[in-house]
Amino acid sequence: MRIDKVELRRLRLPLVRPFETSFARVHDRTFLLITVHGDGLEGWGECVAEATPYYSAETAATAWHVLTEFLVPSILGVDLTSAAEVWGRLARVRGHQMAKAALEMAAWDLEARQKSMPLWKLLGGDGRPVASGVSIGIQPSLAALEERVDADLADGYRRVKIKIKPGWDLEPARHLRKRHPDLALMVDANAAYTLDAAEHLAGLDDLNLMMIEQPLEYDDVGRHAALQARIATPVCLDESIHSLGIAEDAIARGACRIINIKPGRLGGHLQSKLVHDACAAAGVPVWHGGMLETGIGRAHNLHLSTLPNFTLPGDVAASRRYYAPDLIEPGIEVRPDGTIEVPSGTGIGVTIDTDRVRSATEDSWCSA
Ligand code: OSB
Ligand code: MG
Repeated sequence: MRIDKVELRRLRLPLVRPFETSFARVHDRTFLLITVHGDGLEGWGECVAEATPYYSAETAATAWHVLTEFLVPSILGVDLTSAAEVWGRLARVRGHQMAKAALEMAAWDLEARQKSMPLWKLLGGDGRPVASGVSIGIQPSLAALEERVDADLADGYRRVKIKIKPGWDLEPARHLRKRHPDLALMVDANAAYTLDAAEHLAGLDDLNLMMIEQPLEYDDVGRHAALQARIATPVCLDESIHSLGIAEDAIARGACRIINIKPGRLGGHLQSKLVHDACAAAGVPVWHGGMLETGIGRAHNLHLSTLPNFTLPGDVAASRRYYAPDLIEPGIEVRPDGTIEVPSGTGIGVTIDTDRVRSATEDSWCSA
């Protein structure tokens, strides 16, 4: 495999509805699309870095810089035996996982297309339908939260995650648990608490939550271990898990009982597979997180989600919860049983609407 041309685009799309986390409220999404060309075929990847450095240190602008100046030049025209070699070629650059992931994932799509196989097969998955949940942002009222949950349950979703922050935590969780005694329910704090809140967070313990996601600082594994020792609700790490080594440390130190895998945060499909395998060996279940992706990133996520240790429902929901229209046609849909079918066909298996890509593009770059 040889990549002889790379195109980069920066796009902005309005969200179907605003999305609020403990760190920001957003109305639209800025992201990069990357296209790799080789042997007359294309592979596509989506860079999940946001316009702002709040979820992670990376932004769409840092990813653009690192991709154009360092990452793309290090793989252009190089003979590769497979996409699994891309990560190693990029290793000289420290960090910048989201920038690396976009390029690496595009290379996996290209390799799968060259081999005329669906991406899930190349990744070692089984292509089974993926159990999907929803991530519901912070709402202005309990009534608004109820309305959102009811709409998502009516669409078929079988697992609900709500975003929490100090002042919006125990009350919405208790409220939902009372209305839905058997719902698979979880909360995500996006690093909004300190260890001082341990006793307060233990107030969630009698709600039978699946997990609490990333309660403490993004880079603090040690205090998550201290917190997990003091609360019964399983801790799941998201922001903290940006490498295989950190995942292994977090598990060994008892900092979490579940791990959220996002290929953008880990540097691509290969690193995600390695973390998936390490979790499986340690008996730690994983699920696939989401970053408000368009159908292109969403399709990558679905293929990866069919590896065997993805045993918990993911945040990979239907296109129409995010963008109307999406960049792919048809969009990704959830079925009445709450599962999503993996797109069939070669590579990521979706059809990209190039007119929509063009009209949402704010800037573009080509390697030559
Ligand atoms: O913490 O999982 C998160 C979105 C953007 C950044 C971080 C997160 C999220 C979500 C939404 O929870 C997941 C999705 O629906 O794509
Ligand atoms: Mg999260």
